Amino acid sequence: MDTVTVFLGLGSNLGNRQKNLDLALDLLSQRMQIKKVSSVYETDPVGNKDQPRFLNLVCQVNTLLAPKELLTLAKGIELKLGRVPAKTKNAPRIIDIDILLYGDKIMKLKQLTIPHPRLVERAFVLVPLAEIAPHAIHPVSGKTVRELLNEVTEKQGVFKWEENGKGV
Ligand code: PH2
Ligand code: MG
Ligand code: MG
Repeated sequence: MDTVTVFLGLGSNLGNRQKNLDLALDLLSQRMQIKKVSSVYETDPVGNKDQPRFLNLVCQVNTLLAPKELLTLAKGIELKLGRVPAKTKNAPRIIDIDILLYGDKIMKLKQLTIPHPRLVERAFVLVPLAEIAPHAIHPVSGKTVRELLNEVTEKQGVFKWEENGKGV
């Protein structure tokens, strides 16, 4: 069977954020081939603004897992790293692993929508995604990631973490 190229978005805004991202990548790499990892970006929280800033990155993986299996794996890693079920939407989290693109698949289930439904409006996803895959096609809009990023009006609040002196 052929592997599928998948893009995952990782985010953390609790605890040692860099370590949480590293641990998540490590656990993912035990189950699939990680092809590319973007830079880490420190990003202002979107949605619930009254929470700590995030570290975000995007990685490109090759996997044989079906979308639902991949979701189960991602949720399992989130739990393993200590994520607790949130009482509110967009609550702070130790780690969040989202499936952004799964090949050119379009699907909508109760627990899983692919491509990620808010991908097109989120600079904290599109900036790292465009860094590693500017020509990837968003199958719903037919646009490239670079085109989507150019269309996002709210691009402020996304900073390369390396250039930030790797604070906490
Ligand atoms: N994730 C959210 C909601 N808001 N904001 C930033 N900057 N980064 C995130 O990863 C993020 C968010 C829901 O998953
Ligand atoms: Mg998310
Ligand atoms: Mg999530």
